[in-house]
Amino acid sequence: MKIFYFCQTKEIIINKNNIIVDLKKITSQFTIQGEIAEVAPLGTGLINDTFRVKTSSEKTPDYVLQRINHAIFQDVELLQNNIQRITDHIRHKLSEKGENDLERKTLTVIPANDGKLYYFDGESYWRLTVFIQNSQTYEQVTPEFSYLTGKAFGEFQYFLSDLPGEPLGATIPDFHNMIFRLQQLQDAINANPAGRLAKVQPIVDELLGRAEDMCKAERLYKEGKLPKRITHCDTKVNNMLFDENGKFLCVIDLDTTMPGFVLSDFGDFIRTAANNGAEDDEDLSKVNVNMDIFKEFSRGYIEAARPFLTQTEIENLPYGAQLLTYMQTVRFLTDYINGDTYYKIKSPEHNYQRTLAQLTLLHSIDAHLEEMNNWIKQLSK
Ligand code: GN1
Ligand code: MG
Repeated sequence: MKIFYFCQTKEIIINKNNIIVDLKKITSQFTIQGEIAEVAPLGTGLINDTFRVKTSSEKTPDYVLQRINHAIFQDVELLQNNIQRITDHIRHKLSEKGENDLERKTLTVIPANDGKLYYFDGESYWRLTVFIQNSQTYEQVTPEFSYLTGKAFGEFQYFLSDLPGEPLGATIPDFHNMIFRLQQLQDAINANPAGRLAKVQPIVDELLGRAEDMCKAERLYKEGKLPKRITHCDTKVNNMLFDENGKFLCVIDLDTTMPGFVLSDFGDFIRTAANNGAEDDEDLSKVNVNMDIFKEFSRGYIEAARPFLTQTEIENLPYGAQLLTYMQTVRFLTDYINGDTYYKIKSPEHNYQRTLAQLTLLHSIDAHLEEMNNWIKQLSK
C-alpha cells in the first residue's frame, strides 16, 4: 500500500485523506515518561511510517512511534500481542543467560493510556516502543560483524523455539509461501492493470521458468522433510540495531515474526547484507554477492543454530539465499505490474529498478551457489 504523506513540520503529517495528524498528540495517547520535544521521521522501511519521538530531558527515554500499515497488517490486535509475547520471552531468555544490557537487547512495547498495545485514532493504528539509546542501523555489515550477526540470528530463532502458549498467529497469511507469491504474479500478469506487462515480459518468462525449482521448500514441507519454526521473516540488515561500536544489539521490526522456514531468515539476510550494491541499485554493476559476508554470517549462524537445525535445513541454506532473492524479485515485479500498490516508491519506475537489481543479485547468487554449498558442507562436518 502506497501511503501519500509528507512532513509539513516535524510534528504534523498530512495523511492520504488530507487529514492533519498531530504526532505529538498521538504520542501523548501512550504512557510515556517526560515531555515530548520533537517528532521526526526515522528509518527507511517500505511498509509502516516510523518516527522518532525525542523527549526534552536526558533522563527520560526517546521513543519510536509507528503508524501501522493497516491494509497489510489487518489484525493489529494479533500483531501487537505477538510482539509482546516475543519481546517478553526474549527478555526472559536474556536475563536467564545473565545478560545485563537488557534495555538495549530487546524492544520494549509502551502501552496506550487505556492499556491496549496500540492506539486507534479513528483512521490509523499507532504503536510506541522505547528508542534504544545509542543504537544505529546499517544498510550493510562488515564481514567481521557478520559472524556475530549470524550468531545473533541463530540465537533469536533458538530463544523463540520454546515460546510457551499457543503457536504465534500469522500476521500476514502465506507471507513467504512461494506458491502464493507466484499466484499473485500470475494474477498481476492476467490483469495487467497498469499496462506494464510488455516491458517486463522477458523477466516474467525467466522467473516463471524457474518457478518449479523455487517451490522446493514448500514441497519439502508438505512431505514432512522441512519444519516450520518461529522465524523473523524480514531479516534485512536494516532490521537490526547495532551499538556505537558496530556490535549487534537486537532484532527489530518483529511484525512478521511467525511460523516459517529458517531458510527465509538466512536467505533474506544474505539478500540484503551480502549484496555489494543496494536493494534498488541503479548501477547494476555494483550488485553482486559478497562471499566474505556470506561465509562469516553462515559460520556464526550455524554455530548458534546447530543444536536445533536438521540436516535438510543446513544443506538448503544456500538455496534459501536463492529463494528469498527470487521471491523478492517476484514481489517487486508483481507490484510494478500492478501499478505500485504495495511498496512505498520514490519514483515511478522504482519497482522496476528494484526488480532489475534483485534479478542481478539472483544471477550472482546462482553463479556462487556451488561455492556456497561447499562452504556450508564444510561448516556442518
Ligand atoms: C518490506 O518493513 P520493511 O520495509 O523492512 C517487506 C519485506 C520485504 C522488504 C523489501 C511486511 O520490509 O517483506 O522483504 O520490504 N515487509 C512486508 O525491502 O511486506
Ligand atoms: Mg523494517
